[in-house]
Amino acid sequence: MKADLKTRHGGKILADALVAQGVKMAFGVPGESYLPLLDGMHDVRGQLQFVVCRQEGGASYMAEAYGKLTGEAGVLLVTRGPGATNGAIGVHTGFQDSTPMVMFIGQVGNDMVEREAFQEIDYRRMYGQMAKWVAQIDRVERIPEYVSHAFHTALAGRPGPVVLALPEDTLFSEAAVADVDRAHVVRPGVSSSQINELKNLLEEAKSPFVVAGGGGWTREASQKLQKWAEAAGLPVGTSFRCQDLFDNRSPSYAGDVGIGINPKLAQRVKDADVLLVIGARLGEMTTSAYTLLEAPQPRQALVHVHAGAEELGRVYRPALAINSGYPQFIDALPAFRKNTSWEKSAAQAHSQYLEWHEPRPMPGKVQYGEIIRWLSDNLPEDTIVAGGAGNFASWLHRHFTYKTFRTQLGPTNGSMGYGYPAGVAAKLAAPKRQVLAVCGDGDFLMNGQEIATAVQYGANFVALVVNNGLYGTIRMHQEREYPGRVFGTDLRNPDFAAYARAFGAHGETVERTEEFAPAYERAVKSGKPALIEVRIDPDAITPSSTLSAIREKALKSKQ
Ligand SMILES: Cc1ncc(C[n+]2csc(CCOP(=O)(O)OP(=O)(O)O)c2C)c(N)n1
Ligand SMILES: [Mg+2]
Repeated sequence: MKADLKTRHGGKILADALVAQGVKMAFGVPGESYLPLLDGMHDVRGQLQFVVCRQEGGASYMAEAYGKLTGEAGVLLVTRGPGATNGAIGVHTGFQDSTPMVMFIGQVGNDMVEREAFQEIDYRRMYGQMAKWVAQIDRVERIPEYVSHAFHTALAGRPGPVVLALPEDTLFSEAAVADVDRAHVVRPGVSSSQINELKNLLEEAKSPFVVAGGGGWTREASQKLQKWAEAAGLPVGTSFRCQDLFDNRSPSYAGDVGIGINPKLAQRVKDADVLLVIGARLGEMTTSAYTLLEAPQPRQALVHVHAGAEELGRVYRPALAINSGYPQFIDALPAFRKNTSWEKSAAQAHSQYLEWHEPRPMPGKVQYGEIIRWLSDNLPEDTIVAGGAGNFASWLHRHFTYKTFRTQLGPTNGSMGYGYPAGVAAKLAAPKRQVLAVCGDGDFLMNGQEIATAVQYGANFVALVVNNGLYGTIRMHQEREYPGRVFGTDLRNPDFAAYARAFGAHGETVERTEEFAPAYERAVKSGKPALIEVRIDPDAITPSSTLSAIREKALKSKQ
């Protein structure tokens, strides 16, 4: 034992290790399985805030949203079996979204491991496929080493979640060990020969198209990409739920290459001769179920730039594969003089985007598209907009104009219940910025209990609950596949505004379009977390079609 090191219990060593990593905020639900960690956090409470949530599902989404927003690892603390299982959804989301996260789980002591002791699960097996790395810290003196390894892994290459299990004996034991300095962020760079190859490909290109997406970007890199693309006249799209990587007002912006894609944009991607994809994995949602590019050999000359080497050639064999961090790649991009034929195509793409972006009239007294447009036009440019999963999000994707970096928080794994807790985390992480959460009625109630967390910590932001009385997405698919055979998709909902008020939040109900703006102003002025229920006509199932039209079409095609 070194004389100059103080003896600390495992919980204190771990809490100090988190502070050494620069962690300022952790989310979780306490458990008796990790009391020493709570005790250690008591000593550093001025440096590291513990946001205590009401369900680990909400906490794990908050940790994920924090990681997505800040680029730093989101930290999640949960107890054994029940906490670990509840908390899984944010880990799955973080993995698919390439978000840095570190999850700590209490674990039974090594004296009783493998007996199926109380709430015992082997987390290595449970989280094996969901996390970048799963480990258990069996020796107290190795806590700083494991924590350093965990943060390096979560932040490196393609970022993602790491899970560390904490046996009770590790936490209660004592040791005299040194803290470890903050982890480096490790991202590969690009070689000059690769840049030359890219240059040659682009110089020959008649109809190039750029897609930006994925996790691991910086504000500077996204701004530089915009300047570069505008200077060259290149059209740029963003991948599914990464619409904030490129200023949507730019003349180079062509729209989002995501779910419910503008058909004209889909055609443009298909027709591109060179496709430069930076950061997007080219997953099912971004490729319109692997149809925009043919797998495994795309017709377009694909230049795929990804920070995770294993993503290159995973589905598509690229013409040029570049394993690089995005800031590193963008700094190395060769300057192109304006190509007028590219610029013409970018201008056409942008005007097709603007046309698509315009709200269409929908059935009912609430024009939800107009409401999203009003929010887009009236909220400060840096407002963070968190959204969940369900058809209600399509209006947000289509009619909101994302103007600056990290203003969109959405689950690319289409996981319901994300928007509300993501809103809480965003407001706590960036208290000076306005935050808006857009939720569905089904989606919201998956984590509506986190209003209590918002109230407890003063996370004063506005959440919309878009109420159609349906698990609408599933109803839409049902009517298309099995028209008229509705089953299991109706919802009988509470009075959402009263629900919010019961928690001490502000509640509003909107039944006509014109009621929205004053309700929003009152919500912001209330000085509390606020919820606005927006009642829409259930027939208005997407921004451009109705349930009844989908049913009729399906019935006709089956005749
Ligand atoms: C956690 C989770 N459970 C189930 C689903 C399947 N699912 C996708 S959308 C949806 C319905 C969403 O309903 P709602 O939030 O009311 O939005 P709407 O589609 O009605 O606008 C369901 C059940 C999912 N994506 N995530
Ligand atoms: Mg609904």
